[in-house]
Amino acid sequence: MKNKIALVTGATSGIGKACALTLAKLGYDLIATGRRTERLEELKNELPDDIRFLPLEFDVRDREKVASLLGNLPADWSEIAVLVNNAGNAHGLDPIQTGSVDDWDAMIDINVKGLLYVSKAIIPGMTQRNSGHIINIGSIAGKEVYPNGNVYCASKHAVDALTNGMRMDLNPFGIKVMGIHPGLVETEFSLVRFKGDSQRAGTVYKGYAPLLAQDIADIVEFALTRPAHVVLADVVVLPTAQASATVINKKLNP
Ligand code: NDP
Ligand code: 8X3
Repeated sequence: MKNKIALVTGATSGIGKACALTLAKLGYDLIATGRRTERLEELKNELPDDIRFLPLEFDVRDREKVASLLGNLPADWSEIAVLVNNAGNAHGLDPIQTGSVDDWDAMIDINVKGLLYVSKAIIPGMTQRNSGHIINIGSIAGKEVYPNGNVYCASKHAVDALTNGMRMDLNPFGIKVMGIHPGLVETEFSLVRFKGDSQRAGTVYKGYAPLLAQDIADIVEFALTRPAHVVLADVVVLPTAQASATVINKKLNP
């Protein structure tokens, strides 16, 4: 993958960070994004010396900043071969009748509109070159709905729909579009969902072996190393202890 460029959004933790490290290991030059600049600096120290690295700090909700930063990349960073649309989170886990409008705004603005803003900036280069690979990180919450998941599930159903729509619209250009839809992955996800309540977040992953961020990065690696004529269109991946969004065997200890 020497001299090919990959862009990963939300590379400061969890799935995005694991994907960034895996892409760098594969030899991609890396553009990594997130809001926490110190985490982007730390990431730099974990990368192999022989790849180029461009950290970009922005909030995916900031439409103008996304357009100006990604629309005006330095010439030697402009030809993005792989886009991993990963940035996102759940905010809250409340019934629809008492949910917070601020949480709803965050999930729709980050998970859906942020993904669109980033894609809007990157896709024209891919269509011009008739090549590219877009990997959207959806969720089991984009395939099923669970109690109190309402708006997060809606945002991930939107990611699923956008992934399928992108694959159709970009089909004439030979661009691969993939959706990965994980079940429970132990990252900072629940810490964010429960607004820093680490005790509550910890209980989500107790009593069974959840997926690890690297499990998702391994799927990205497999997808990217398929021959040109093969696209993994849609992958749902669950911990063995999980049968659906709501069926989790917490007695199946690791
Ligand atoms: P983490 O909380 O560990 O990582 C989330 C990443 O998204 C961080 O790098 C964060 O960076 C970035 N991010 C969040 N909000 C913004 C924003 N407004 N602007 C820019 N970047 C942002 O969670 P995960 O790694 O688990 O989540 C990654 C993706 O995987 C999400 O889309 C999530 O919905 C999805 N997913 C997670 C599952 C899980 O069980 N963990 C299961 C299925 C899907 P920073 O804070 O520095 O901006
Ligand atoms: C994250 C997995 O089940 O918490 O998307 O929605 S879940």
